[in-house]
Amino acid sequence: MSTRSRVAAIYEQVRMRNAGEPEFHQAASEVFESLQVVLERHPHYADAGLIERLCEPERQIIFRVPWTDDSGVVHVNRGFRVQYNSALGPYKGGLRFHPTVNLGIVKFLGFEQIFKNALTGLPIGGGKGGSDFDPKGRSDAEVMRFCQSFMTELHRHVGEYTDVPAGDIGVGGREIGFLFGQYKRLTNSYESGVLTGKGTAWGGSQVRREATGYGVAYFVAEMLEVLGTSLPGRTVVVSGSGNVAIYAIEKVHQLGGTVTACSDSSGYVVDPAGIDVAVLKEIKEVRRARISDYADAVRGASFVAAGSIWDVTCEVAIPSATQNELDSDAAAVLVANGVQVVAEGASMPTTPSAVKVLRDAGVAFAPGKAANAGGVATSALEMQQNASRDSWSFDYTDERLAAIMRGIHRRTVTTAEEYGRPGDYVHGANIAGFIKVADAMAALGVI
Ligand code: NDP
Ligand code: 2IT
Repeated sequence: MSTRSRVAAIYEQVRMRNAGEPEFHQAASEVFESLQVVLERHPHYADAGLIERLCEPERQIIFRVPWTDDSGVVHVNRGFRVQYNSALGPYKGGLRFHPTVNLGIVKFLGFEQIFKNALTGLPIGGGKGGSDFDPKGRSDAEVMRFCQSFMTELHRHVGEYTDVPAGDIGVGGREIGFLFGQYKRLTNSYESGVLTGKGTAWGGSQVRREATGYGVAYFVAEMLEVLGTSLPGRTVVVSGSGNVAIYAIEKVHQLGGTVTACSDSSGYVVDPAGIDVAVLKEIKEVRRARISDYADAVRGASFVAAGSIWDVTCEVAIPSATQNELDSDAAAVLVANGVQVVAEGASMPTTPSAVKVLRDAGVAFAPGKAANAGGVATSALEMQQNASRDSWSFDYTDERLAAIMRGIHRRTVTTAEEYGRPGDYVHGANIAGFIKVADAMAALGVI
């Protein structure tokens, strides 16, 4: 059987046995496209069912999460934790609380996480979890009761050496606090290393909150350098206005670029003078309000309820909201408006056909597993600090983050060149991540 048909046969088997999970198929197929060239050079990676094992999570946990709202009504949500691959270290990856969460979504995220975590060069395996719970409009007390119920089941499956969750969409410092409090209570032990994204007063790391967004901005700066240019004077659009988006905007501004638009699920705001990050934080982090409030608060800014944020002209686009938010029509508009760099702050925000449009137009495109790895990398730094009962300064941690992002960029670029696809960050990231995990899996035997 040729390498091409061997790869195609394994992918078909993966697709069939995971029926009805389109996001997982999408994430897997992107990696499989890169495997072809690896297997042609190193056929041994297909031995011992390695690829089939890589596609099958080591463990998938699904559980009931009952909780009572403020008016006494009982709700039942579904909790998930997919422990995907522990060849490089304990399972590591976020928890997502959003009504769209299902097993296929958690599996796509967990699968991506394996390669992302490998690319950081740090000792972390891949996993992901979450729930179809919708925190929007819920009181702090309701969110607390939900988190306590969620952890009441999850606690038996996680631990410093086993599985270390963190945040993702809908899970930030508030939720990590409630989850950690319940874990501590149930286990009667102050096991800081069981969760990352903790508050800095109780075992958290400096820069973890900022890390994903800062990391994307550092990565974009590296990409622009390859193109012979830099951030000062560049116009940037960042979708979303959550954890990743806010700190991507903050760091782009610190590095001299101007972010003129950001969004949430209700629409987008345009501020030609550059998004005022202090105002954005007050609306999103303090009041948990809607993005339209920004246009009410800032003179010269406007809110657009219908339409696409990608209509806003920019040289750099950083999609940082959710999966498949940037489609081929949006990519064509970005290209027509002169975009030079697209870097994914979110997980898989760019559809495969949009990636093709960007690639064909010669736009530098960085997949999330490389560009947004700064968050999980800083989580691994938090684990290091917890293990040594230490806490590092903001500047030192930020320097470590910047160095890690430069390393991921270099590894991605050189691997793409080595495998005959210079400038292709998707192949570079997939191949570099795959080889690291595959070598470890091969060494550990058939398990
Ligand atoms: P947050 O919950 O802080 O923010 C999410 C943002 O995206 C909000 O502005 C939200 O708008 C918007 N959004 C979410 N879902 C949708 C949707 N279905 N349609 C339109 N807009 C949506 O999440 P994060 O910033 O943490 O995560 C954003 C992305 O970044 C995710 O893809 C996540 O996997 C990825 N990521 C996160 C990391 C982290 O450390 N947090 C690390 C690496 C990647 P609204 O409030 O209206 O829903
Ligand atoms: O997608 C991601 O990398 C995250 N949500 C962060 C995971 C983590 O463990 O910090």
